[in-house]
Amino acid sequence: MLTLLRGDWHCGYDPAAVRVAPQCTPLATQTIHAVGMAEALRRKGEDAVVMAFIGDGGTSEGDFHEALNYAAVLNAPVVFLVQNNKYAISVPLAKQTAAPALAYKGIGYGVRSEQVDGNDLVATLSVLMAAMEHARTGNGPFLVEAHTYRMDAHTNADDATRYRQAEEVEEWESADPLARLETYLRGRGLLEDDGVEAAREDAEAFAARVRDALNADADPEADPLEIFDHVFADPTPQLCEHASGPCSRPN
Ligand SMILES: Cc1ncc(C[n+]2csc(CCOP(=O)(O)OP(=O)(O)O)c2C)c(N)n1
Ligand SMILES: [Mg+2]
Repeated sequence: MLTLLRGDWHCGYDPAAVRVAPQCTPLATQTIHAVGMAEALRRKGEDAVVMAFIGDGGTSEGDFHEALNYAAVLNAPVVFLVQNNKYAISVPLAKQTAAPALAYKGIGYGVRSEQVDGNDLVATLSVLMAAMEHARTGNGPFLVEAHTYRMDAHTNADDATRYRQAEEVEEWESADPLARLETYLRGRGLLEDDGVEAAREDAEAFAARVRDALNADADPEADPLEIFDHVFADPTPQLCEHASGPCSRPN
C-alpha cells in the first residue's frame, strides 16, 4: 500500500488477488464502486460482502448519498463503515452536518444503521460482525458509524493547533483504544506483562520489516505521460499535439 504513497501510480499490489481495491483520492467515490462490486459479486453467485470505508467529511459528498440510495434499492451486500473522527481536515463535525448523527444519513435511505464507540475494539468488532452477517444473509446494506477522534493533524502540511484546543485532544487521549483494550484484557486475565512486551516487540519488528522493504525498493521512475496510455484506447488529437514522440492516432 505504501508503494502508491511514494509517488508510483501503480497501486503496488494485485487488487483482485487480495480483494482490496486501490486507494482512490476523490472522496466517497469508493462507496459507489462498493455498491457496484457488491451487485456484481451477487450476480456471480458469490456470498461476499463488500466493505466501504469513509470519513465524516466524506459523508457530505453526493456520491455517498447516491451509494446509500442505490445500495438500499438493490438490497446490495455492502457494509459502510463511517469513521467519524470529528474532523475533515480543519472542518469540525458541527460545521459539516446538522444531522443528529451520521448514522441518520443511512436511515434516511432505508439502510440499517448503528452507532458504535469506535475506540472500543471489542464493541466495534461485534457490531461489524453483525453488520456483515446482516448483509451476507440477504438483508441488504448496513451502515456503522464508529465514533473516534483524529489525534494528530490531517497531514504533515496541516497545523491542527490553528483550529482546535489542546484540552480537546487531551480528553481523547484518555480514550486511547489500545490502552483500553490492554486494560480490558488484563482485567479478564487474558493478558499479562510478558504478553504486552511480546506484542510490542512484534509490532516493532513488523514496522522495521516494512521500512527495510521500502528502502530496498528503488524509487519509482514514473513517466507522467504514461497515465494517458490507459485512459484512451486511441490518443486524442490534443494528446498527440503534446506528444514528444510519434503518436499512434488513427486517421
Ligand atoms: C472530492 C474531493 N473533494 C475534496 C478532497 C480534499 N480532501 C482530502 S481529505 C479531505 C477531508 C476528508 O475528511 P474526512 O472524510 O472526515 O476523512 P478523514 O481525513 O478524517 O479520514 C478533503 C476535503 C478530495 N480528496 N476529494
Ligand atoms: Mg474525519
